[in-house]
Amino acid sequence: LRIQQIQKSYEAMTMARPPTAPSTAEEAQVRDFKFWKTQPVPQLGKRVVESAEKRETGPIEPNKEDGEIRQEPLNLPDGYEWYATDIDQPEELDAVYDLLNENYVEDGEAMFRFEYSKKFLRWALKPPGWLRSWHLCVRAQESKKVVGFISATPAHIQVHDKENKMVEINFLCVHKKLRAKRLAPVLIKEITRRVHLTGIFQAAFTAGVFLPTPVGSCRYWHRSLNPKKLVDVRFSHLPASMTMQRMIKHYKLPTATVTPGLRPMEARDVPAVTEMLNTYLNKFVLHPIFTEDEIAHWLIPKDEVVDAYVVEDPETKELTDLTSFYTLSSTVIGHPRHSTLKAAYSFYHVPNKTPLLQLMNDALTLAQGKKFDVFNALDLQENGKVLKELKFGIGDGTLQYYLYNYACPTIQSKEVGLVML
Ligand code: MYA
Repeated sequence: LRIQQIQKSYEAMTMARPPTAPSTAEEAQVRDFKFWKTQPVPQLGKRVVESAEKRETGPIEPNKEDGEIRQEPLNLPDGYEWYATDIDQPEELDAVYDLLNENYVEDGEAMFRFEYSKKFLRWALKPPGWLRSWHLCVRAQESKKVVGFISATPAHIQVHDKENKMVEINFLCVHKKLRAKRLAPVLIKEITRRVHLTGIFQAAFTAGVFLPTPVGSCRYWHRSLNPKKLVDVRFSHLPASMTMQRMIKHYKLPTATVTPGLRPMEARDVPAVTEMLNTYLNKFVLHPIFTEDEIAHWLIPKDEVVDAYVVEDPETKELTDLTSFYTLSSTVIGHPRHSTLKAAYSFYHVPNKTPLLQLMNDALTLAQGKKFDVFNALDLQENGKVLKELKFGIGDGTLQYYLYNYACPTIQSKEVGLVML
């Protein structure tokens, strides 16, 4: 979660990631992966297919028959119970929020921790087709305190030329006091069982850690919007060769967007945006396929959760382009003056008529207007072509992409079209 401006250049930034499991392929070589080696994932060093000639893409193990799926939940240690939470109940949402707010992903030096807002969690956990049984908590039996969580949400994901019904797994979290007790594998196996019961046998997920075996790896890039605060909270450094005044000038953005016809997306835009985004995403090797309901859910703007803008041709009134970002703050741990870092994360863009550079610069301009401190983006889709010019600095964190029970040739970051929250 952290960027540092290193060396002399304010464009070389690093971003650390939590050390809960190996973070690099090298570290992973010496790990046993007691759990992961039992799972239907490409095992390390044995990625099934690497060559273009052998483009085998598909499940590692066949779908399970009804009788093969365990009907009862997995056993938990004494004193703990499973609970499918009802996040429409404020106090139940509070319990998941509190767990994540205090125990979710931190940077390696414990300076920043993701703070997914309650509104964001409701959005992220309830896309069309969501199931309560996939909002899975481990609770202490007596106190009912939530000490573990994992979620699944349905998605159609295309990998190479195959479309697959999958789930996206997210928000795996174990309370700090219960770490390293092998609770994570139990949460993963129980959500797998619950997903299997609905006839889905594949999943996609991302993590900062290196596990067997990523299908692709993306790098984080960071664009300072509020350089003074970023330096204050040590998200970035002021290089010796630079004054704060110069740094502020360097990152200065226009006060207004430049693309004619750029306006916030509305409900009436859903059919055109669905068509436009699905067509564009088809260029990539790994990407979601959205229904109109899903586009309405994921992209109609929600204050402090997601912002999306379309470009409407002033003459024809046709929609030509899309740009979007979501809001994910981080807690600044133990800082005397600042308690949160407000970050915008690049979401989906469609640069049809408007060049991506201009679309993203407008997104940065809008994010600055909304008082974000930093704009983060992965080098996926076509982002890699414009990040440097837009004054993003590269992070040192890698976000690994994984598929569960699916093998395919490795995918480069610029071939990734899937953005996960
Ligand atoms: S990524 C975000 C993950 N969350 C955090 O980083 C929050 C802070 N950390 C924690 O809460 C804990 O450290 C966690 C591990 C819960 C991460 N993904 O219980 P343990 C393996 C998968 O003793 P703990 C996200 O949400 C580790 O290699 N596995 O460890 C996507 C070891 O296995 P092995 C991970 O530290 C999640 C085992 O867990 C991860 O107390 C996708 C140790 O367990 C990780 N991020 O708890 C989940 N980190 O022995 C998979 C560690 O083999 C979904 N481990 O080395 C798979 C698809 C399921 C659905 C399928 C449907 C068909």
